[in-house]
Amino acid sequence: MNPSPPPDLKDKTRAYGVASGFDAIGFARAEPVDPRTTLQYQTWLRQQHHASMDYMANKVDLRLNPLQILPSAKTVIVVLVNYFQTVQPEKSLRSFKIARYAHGQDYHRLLRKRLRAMEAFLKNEAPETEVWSEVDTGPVLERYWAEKAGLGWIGKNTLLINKQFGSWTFIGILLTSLEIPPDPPSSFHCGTCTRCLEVCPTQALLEPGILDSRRCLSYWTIEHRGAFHDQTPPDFNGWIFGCDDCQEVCPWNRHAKPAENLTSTHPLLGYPGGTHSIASGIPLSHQEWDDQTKGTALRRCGYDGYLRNIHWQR
Ligand code: B12
Ligand code: SF4
Repeated sequence: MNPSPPPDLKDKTRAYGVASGFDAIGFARAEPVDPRTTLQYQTWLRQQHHASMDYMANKVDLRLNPLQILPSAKTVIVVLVNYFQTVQPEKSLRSFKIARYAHGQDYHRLLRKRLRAMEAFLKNEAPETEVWSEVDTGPVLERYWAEKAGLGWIGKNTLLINKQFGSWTFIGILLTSLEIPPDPPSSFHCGTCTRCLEVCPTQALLEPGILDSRRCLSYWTIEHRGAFHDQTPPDFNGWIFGCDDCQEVCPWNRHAKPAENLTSTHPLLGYPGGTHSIASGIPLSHQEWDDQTKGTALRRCGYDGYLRNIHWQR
């Protein structure tokens, strides 16, 4: 049985979320993903657009239906954290480029901690409630739910674009058995602009909203495992971890405001392009790499991946 929530729970949850470090919070009804999106996702997989990311082809039933994750779910709560920094990665770190999202403390831990606190808050408000939350790694179409919850639209670069923060946001998801009135979904505001498609150095954006990971530099530098023996990745265009080209050109990112809810200092910026910076042209020793990447998302590609990416620069 689902508990009936206190009448002002939506306002209280939003206020709690803002106070605990989320920049935006939206609510959507928990239900299976719509048929159009289901078809788009299945097509994306069938066309091998997930490259070697096998986890994208696993748990598809769950990804297309949050009720398979939490059968009692009534509401999807979506949270955003703005991570924009005014420092230009290219200028501060000179030789090699590292995507903006990876400059600070690993966002997975940060958001997870805040979501756990929100779970506790909901349980305190309505003790019978069931909750489940995740950031990035769960079988959830996060941008779809963010759009449904009115936090922005899926842009032509496939990222969630929020009118206030642009696309420089992390997304987190919380499912709850509480029935909280949904927000109206967002509408599409890319208009006729196609800058992201044009700037992509590898033409990974095949059509508006469709990304082929087999071409995307973010995939090659972060997600691809092992050496590049039998594959030939595209030119990395100076990127050694991730790629932001399709975001830097987006007009909705022009007025992005610096992040206020990231408590970490930015470890990478402590190494301003010197010979011992991770972004310098000189490979770091394993120990140096370990010191400089501690607590950041940069560890995802591992030391071997980092060396591999540096050596792939032309
Ligand atoms: C797999 C993955 C990747 C892959 C594949 C990216 C992709 N576009 O799918 C790779 C490794 C390439 C990647 C790269 C990046 N990622 Co990533 N990634 C994910 C992950 C784990 C799953 C995404 C997914 O479901 N892809 C499958 C596709 C089919 O899903 P989709 O794009 O949402 O599909 C919709 C659209 O394509 C649309 N659609 C399909 N056909 C059509 C046709 C038309 C005409 C239209 C309009 C729409 C449309 O419908 C689909 C269903 O909703 C999510 C976290 C999560 N659990 O959701 C993070 C996530 C998307 N990544 C994130 C980030 C930050 C990045 C990078 C910016 C990192 C970087 N700087 O290098 C890049 C951006 C590259 C890019 N342009 O997408 C953030 C995005 C935040 C935001 N504001 O949008 C997420 C949400 C993680 C997080 N929790 O914050 N990522
Ligand atoms: S992240 Fe870079 S390579 Fe990937 S789609 Fe965007 S511009 Fe293209």
